[in-house]
Amino acid sequence: MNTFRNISFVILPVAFANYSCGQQPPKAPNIIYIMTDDHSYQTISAYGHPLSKLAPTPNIDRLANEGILFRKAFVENSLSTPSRACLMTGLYSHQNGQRQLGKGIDSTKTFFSELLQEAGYQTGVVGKWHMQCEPKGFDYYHILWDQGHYYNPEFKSKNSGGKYIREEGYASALITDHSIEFLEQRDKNKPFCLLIHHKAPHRNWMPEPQYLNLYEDIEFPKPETFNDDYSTRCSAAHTQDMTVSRTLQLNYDLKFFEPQKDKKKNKWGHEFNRMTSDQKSAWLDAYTPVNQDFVDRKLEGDELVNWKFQRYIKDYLRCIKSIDDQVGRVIEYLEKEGLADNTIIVYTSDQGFYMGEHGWFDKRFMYEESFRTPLIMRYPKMIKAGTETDALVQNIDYAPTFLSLAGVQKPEEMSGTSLEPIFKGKKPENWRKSLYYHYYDYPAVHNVRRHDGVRTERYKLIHFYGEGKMKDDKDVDCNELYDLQNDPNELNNLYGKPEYEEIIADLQATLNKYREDLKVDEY
Ligand code: SGN
Ligand code: CA
Repeated sequence: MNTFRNISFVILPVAFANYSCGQQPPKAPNIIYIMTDDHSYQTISAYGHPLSKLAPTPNIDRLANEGILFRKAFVENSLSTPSRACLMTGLYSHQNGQRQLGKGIDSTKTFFSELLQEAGYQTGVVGKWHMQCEPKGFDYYHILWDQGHYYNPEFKSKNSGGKYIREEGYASALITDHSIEFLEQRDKNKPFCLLIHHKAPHRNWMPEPQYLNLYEDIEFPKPETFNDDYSTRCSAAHTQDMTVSRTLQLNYDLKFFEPQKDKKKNKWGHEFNRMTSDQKSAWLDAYTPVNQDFVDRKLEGDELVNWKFQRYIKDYLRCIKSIDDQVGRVIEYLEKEGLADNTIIVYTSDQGFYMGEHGWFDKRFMYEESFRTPLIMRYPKMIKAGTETDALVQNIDYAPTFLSLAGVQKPEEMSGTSLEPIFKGKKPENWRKSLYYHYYDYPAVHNVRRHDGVRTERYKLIHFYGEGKMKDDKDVDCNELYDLQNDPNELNNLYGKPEYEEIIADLQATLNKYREDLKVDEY
């Protein structure tokens, strides 16, 4: 194996110093992987969406301006724990065992962190771990309990005796504090790989005290598809439970709270009662007048739905503002320590998110907004500033990429492919022409039916399947086809139209091949 271990630690700094343009880049760069939870590409200004123009993200944009922006990055199963398992193993969900939110990773699978550790890296993970196994292959960890809390969250670390201990402060800032702590304490003779896994901007979108009023006077635009009536779709879009208008809870999600009534046991009360008295006062000062105005206006119909949308988007974007600040802190630290040039910084999210598209929040569906994720990388030694790519990439590719950067051979069984050949912005001739997706978390919250599918540069074929197991759900076996070039909003299901017969047959053959090659056991 061509590992970092083969190179003497003593001569490494000299090797780096001698590297100049035109030569092979040095192996063993440091790796900082920042993954937020539910961050949509629509809310990163580098991607240019109208929402983000009103709430810019200068620090994340800086990574894109100085590195590469992936325009077609996707997940394999749009949900937290499956996505984290893909990251760690480079395997599809049915291969690594983590198909559903609460159903289990096969922890005998190799995690890339173990391989990096073996190759001489110092490894750390901070923030949301969320998988049903202990962190594996890490010298340092400081992880949140389950989904974690925004305010005064509990963390477990190597020296906390297996206990989760509450810390005062806001999750995004605390996660960065501990990330910097790892960087400070590390063995400076070794390269490092640090995973910074934020809790924000996960539901229920609780902003940091200084941003509680941010964007209050802005009216954010609703997406074109907000009133999608699903008329051309299978039943899955009709039976989901993730709409801004009906699913969002006034109290827990939209912070229409009444401290006297919100007992510890209700969901919002539980979050509010975790706060210190200063934090509570900041919340009361910020939200009481706006909530009173809401009561006075007695909104109904579309106006009420718009109020919900505005409150949802504003709280979400306020959480993003803190994330952007924290990304800035990490960049600043690396620069101050002289580490910025030999560190690859990756910014992504565990999946995308609906910002009202199709009337929704949450994720899970194979439609673009949740299937697609932001992905940005900065590594001046290999990536020219301002590079963009539209190559189809997926979260199973991260582990192989990190291994390849570290000069470690990718294990045979890993399904993903290193993204290194894309760093120059040009797609290699033999780059993949399609992606496989599979969502399994049903029956479950938000009631999204199981489906798998394939996406090419231009088309998307989705197959919804399975027994109906919630409320009045019926059994499903139904297909959808979208032409992403003519219908980027995926409103017009073309499946079954005679003029698409050949295209459907081609896509079906591609999908069948994935199922067969990957030994998919249900669809
Ligand atoms: C929680 C959320 C859901 C969300 C899942 C999965 N409800 O159950 O809205 O879909 O997490 O999210 S909440 O009331 O607890 O906020 S994931 O990002 O972890 O996959
Ligand atoms: Ca998530």
